[in-house]
Amino acid sequence: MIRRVLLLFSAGIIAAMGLAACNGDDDGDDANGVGNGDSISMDMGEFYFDPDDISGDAGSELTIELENTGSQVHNFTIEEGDARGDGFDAWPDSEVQLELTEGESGSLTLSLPDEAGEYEFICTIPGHYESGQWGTLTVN
Ligand SMILES: [Cu+2]
Repeated sequence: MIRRVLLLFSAGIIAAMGLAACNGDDDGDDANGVGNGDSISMDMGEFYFDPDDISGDAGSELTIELENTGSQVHNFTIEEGDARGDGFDAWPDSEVQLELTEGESGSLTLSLPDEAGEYEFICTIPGHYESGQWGTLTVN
């Protein structure tokens, strides 16, 4: 009888853990990564970011939960000043970068500029940007 009670108790804890995991991942993770001052989940690999088109409100904070699902080192970088790609706005703040080894996860909180614009995020590992590893951050 005692053993049965313990099993039920364990099942309750596991269910609660499952719910908690869902709660941490319920906003900004759909609708093509669109988030406003909240959190976006993003994978990076050879040679992409997924999603590669994200947005947020001017002057707000945007947290990006990154996972390197590839098989080599990658980074998420917004370079200071002029972007490499044509048509992007110059990032007004100092460089932002988070580099992760394969299989590693981490998070990065961006303070979005007060000016609306389209900014470019890239992987600066040699050859990766040229292979298409870049994306667009739209500040509304
Ligand atoms: Cu890369």
